[in-house]
Amino acid sequence: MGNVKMISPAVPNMPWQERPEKIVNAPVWRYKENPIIGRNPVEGVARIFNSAVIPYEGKFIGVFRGEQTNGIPYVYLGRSEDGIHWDFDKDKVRFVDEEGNDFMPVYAYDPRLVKVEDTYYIIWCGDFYGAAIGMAKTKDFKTFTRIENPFLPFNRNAVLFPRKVNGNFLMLSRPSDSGHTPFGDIFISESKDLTYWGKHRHVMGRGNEWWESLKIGGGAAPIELEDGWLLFYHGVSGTCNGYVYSIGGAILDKENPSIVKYRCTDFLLTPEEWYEERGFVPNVCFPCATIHDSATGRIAIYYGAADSYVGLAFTTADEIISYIKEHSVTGESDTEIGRR
Ligand code: BMA
Repeated sequence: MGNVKMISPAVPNMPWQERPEKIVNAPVWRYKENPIIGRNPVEGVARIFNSAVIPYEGKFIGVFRGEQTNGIPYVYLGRSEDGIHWDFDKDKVRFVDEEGNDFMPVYAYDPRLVKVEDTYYIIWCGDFYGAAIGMAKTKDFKTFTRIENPFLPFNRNAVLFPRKVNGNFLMLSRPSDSGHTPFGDIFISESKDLTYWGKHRHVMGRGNEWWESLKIGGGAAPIELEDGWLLFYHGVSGTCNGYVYSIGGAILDKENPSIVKYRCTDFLLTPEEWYEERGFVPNVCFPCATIHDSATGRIAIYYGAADSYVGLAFTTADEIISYIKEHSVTGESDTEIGRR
């Protein structure tokens, strides 16, 4: 274990590759055999990308954004022994209401998967009179029960914290419009019961740097550290040739995560490989989950690539925390409370 301690279970069988010797400008390195999920992975599904995974019963399980051959995105369940090779259910996840009756969203995309106490929560973007956040819970990955939509439209990129803070569930989100939103900051909201949300706070504004100057959005569930929360998020720039999605990193205050303690002015990963630069939507690296091992400090980042594939990248808690701190610039727009 390194110096930076992650407050989470040990996951000794997590996927891992050592840092290659010859890389520059990279606190994060890609899995050599990327992408880990290619095109047409399931009958009726053309592409899987922007997906979230979690350790489960000694193996791994995940909720995957499957773009069906009719063009409608939906959530598919996948299982894996090693976190790299995945078997997908042929049928999409069936959501039910509290009475057990079918309650399917019109569509569902960019799912996140977060365990809080003994329950797993799936959070996605769906249709509620426009783009909005949908949510469901499961304990066994057999029954998926919808819970109230947390926020009014329009909103995307909702990410739950993996534990309550000061007795409340916490969720990041990114209010938006219903189209290809050309703006957006990350906010945080609190709830005692996952039904009523409030105490909304601004967390981070889009950055000054070109790579995140248009909009930002939460990515993977924050990783708890001894003295903060490590957040991987996406930052978007609007070039003359369209949007470019890169991965950024920040450290939020442990007791009040609306306070940004450090924010990396440099991207951690930006589209460079063929599977990131070429695809249904070129130039997209979109993080949705990590698997991390507190015993070794290893972190695996799962990200959607070019709206076509799933990629895997690695770092360590020591390396990423030092990199973020060494390259940190926070600004006035980074937090409503807790200005430096
Ligand atoms: C965003 C979301 C993501 C997608 C990205 C790039 O608005 O829809 O699912 O990866 O655009 O197309």
